Amino acid sequence: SEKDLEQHFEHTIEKDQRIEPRDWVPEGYRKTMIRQIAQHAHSEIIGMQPEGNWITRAPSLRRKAILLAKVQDEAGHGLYLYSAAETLGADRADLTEKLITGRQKYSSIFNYPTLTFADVGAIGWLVDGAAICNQVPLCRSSYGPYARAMIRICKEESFHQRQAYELLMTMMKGTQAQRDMVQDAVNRFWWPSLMMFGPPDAESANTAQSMAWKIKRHTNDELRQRFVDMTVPQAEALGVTLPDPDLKWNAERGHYDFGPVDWDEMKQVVAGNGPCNAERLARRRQAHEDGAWVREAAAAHARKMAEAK
Ligand code: FAQ
Repeated sequence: SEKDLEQHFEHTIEKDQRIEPRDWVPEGYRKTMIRQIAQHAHSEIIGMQPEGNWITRAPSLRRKAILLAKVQDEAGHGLYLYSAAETLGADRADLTEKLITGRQKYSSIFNYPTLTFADVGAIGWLVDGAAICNQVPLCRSSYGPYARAMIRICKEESFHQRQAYELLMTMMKGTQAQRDMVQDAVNRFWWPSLMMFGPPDAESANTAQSMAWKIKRHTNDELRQRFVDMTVPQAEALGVTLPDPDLKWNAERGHYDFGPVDWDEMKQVVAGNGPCNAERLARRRQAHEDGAWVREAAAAHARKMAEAK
């Protein structure tokens, strides 16, 4: 009966075991899981654009090879995550349609422009750094296919973060102009990186339920604080300043205090009014249209193979 199924679900969550595709789940669980996985997948796919912008202009063959590998990894993460969403009954074509018509979200961070090559470093260091901070606990998320996807994704994100830190370190050892470029990139990406963790807990509509279902293991504010604590010493080692006059070690709390995030800016970007929202979606829409013949050919091939059987 429905009651037994519900009890089985509750027990699985309680015992910290994984929910698998064949298990019964409450409709709310399915909906929020598809929502989070789809947004995450869309972010990986749209997230190829800002850095992809620099592939043809990378300063050396080595930097180009690394950047190509990183951007390809993001494509892989996106496809992997769409597959995870499919195990919950979502349809990939439908999710893509929702993305390109603006009915599903993707991370605010990818709506900022990449003005110099130092931005490739700032994104890998700060954006992948924030992603790792947010995603490592998701390796213990209650939905099995999502949790397992996170393990591989986090390993690749770690490589992304390391290559970026090395890139920035190299630039910091270069000319004054290169150091200025790094500082400028960090100034522009610091605050948007803090917004990646979502709205403050008091305004987070989904956190309480997602924590109860063990989809999320920490709140948005907890992870944001963890990211700040982790990043400040890295900035010191690099020799850059973070653009926050209120950033200060608080011995009593055992954490860094930091200034207020501009939540109005975040709301604007999430609502579609960030500096690059229109450009990112237009590009994605165009790529989808350009790929129509591939989808048609694949479908025709599958049909022929089925008929031959
Ligand atoms: N941007 O109630 P909450 C990457 C939405 S990393 C846009 O707190 P929740 C790697 C939120 O969806 C980036 N929207 O929501 C990479 C919700 O909207 P809804 C992707 C945001 O789910 C690196 C509403 O606001 N990572 O791609 C944002 O409990 C470099 C209320 O928020 C993930 O997706 C935002 N920043 O917590 C790729 C990680 N924040 O659906 C390329 C998995 C919140 O109710 C290059 N996701 N919203 O209409 C999560 O951990 C969670 O979904 C949160 C949000 C923490 C993002």
